[in-house]
Amino acid sequence: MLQATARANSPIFQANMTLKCAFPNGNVAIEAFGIITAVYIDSMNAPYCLHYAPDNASLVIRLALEEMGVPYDTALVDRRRDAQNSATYRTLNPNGLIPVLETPQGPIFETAAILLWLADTHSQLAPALHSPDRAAFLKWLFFASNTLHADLRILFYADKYIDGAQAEVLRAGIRPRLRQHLRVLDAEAKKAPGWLHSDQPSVLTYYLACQMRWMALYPARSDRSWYQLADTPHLQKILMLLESRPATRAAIAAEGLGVTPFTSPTYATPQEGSAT
Ligand SMILES: N[C@@H](CCC(=O)N[C@@H](CS)C(=O)NCC(=O)O)C(=O)O
Repeated sequence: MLQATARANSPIFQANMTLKCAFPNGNVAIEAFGIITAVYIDSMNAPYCLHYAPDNASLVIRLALEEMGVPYDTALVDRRRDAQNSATYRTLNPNGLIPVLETPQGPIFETAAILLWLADTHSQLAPALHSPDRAAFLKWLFFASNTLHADLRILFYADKYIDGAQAEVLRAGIRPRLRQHLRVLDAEAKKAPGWLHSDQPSVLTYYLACQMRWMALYPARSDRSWYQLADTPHLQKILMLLESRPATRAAIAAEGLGVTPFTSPTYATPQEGSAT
């Protein structure tokens, strides 16, 4: 067996991004040009690896990383093959959910946990620990995660929560809750705190923008008329700002999100992987 050391950004890895990040740093065996080779993966140049599927919750993390200007690698989680439930992926997230961000401190799952960790680690896109805005930011970040996102999951994956025949009934019950969540968030946005403002992005504004995108699009074969962006004008202004950011353009290119991914979204047409 050959021994080699390769940097994460070397051509051999550029040729197979999925393989590169499917393993943590260390010795792995790869097949290249028909030869099984032992390689030491050294990803010092990109300290993070984002396990993603197009237009999944990993999009929020991609946007935050792009906005922070932090280098990262990506590993596609192939949802068509249910890769999020593979034994390998479950070593990163035993819950089988996307995203996972591999970091020097180990893999992190849960979107809000990753966002908070990145914001604190890089001192960007959120009020700092001793800022007078910190408490308010935290309570709304947690609301976005454990209430809004949790309710959205019920809308998107109703048949994981109830017998399939009852799924539409459950969806009908959850929509008024989602509308109420949007109302309170819009009222907060009207006060224009720095972390929910139409002049500057934050990890929370990217998180909300993605969730609002998904409300407009999913589930594809279910009523979506209940969601109207114009009902939340203060959030709408924030979404418009985010669409003008280079970070959003980078995510559009990477995941095939269309030109107005937040204010007038269309279904993703990714070059690689499935958006479902
Ligand atoms: N609470 C999780 C939710 C993540 C989540 O719902 N991920 C979806 C993709 S957007 C997923 O992995 N779905 C696959 C499944 O439920 O089997 C988080 O905040 O990260």
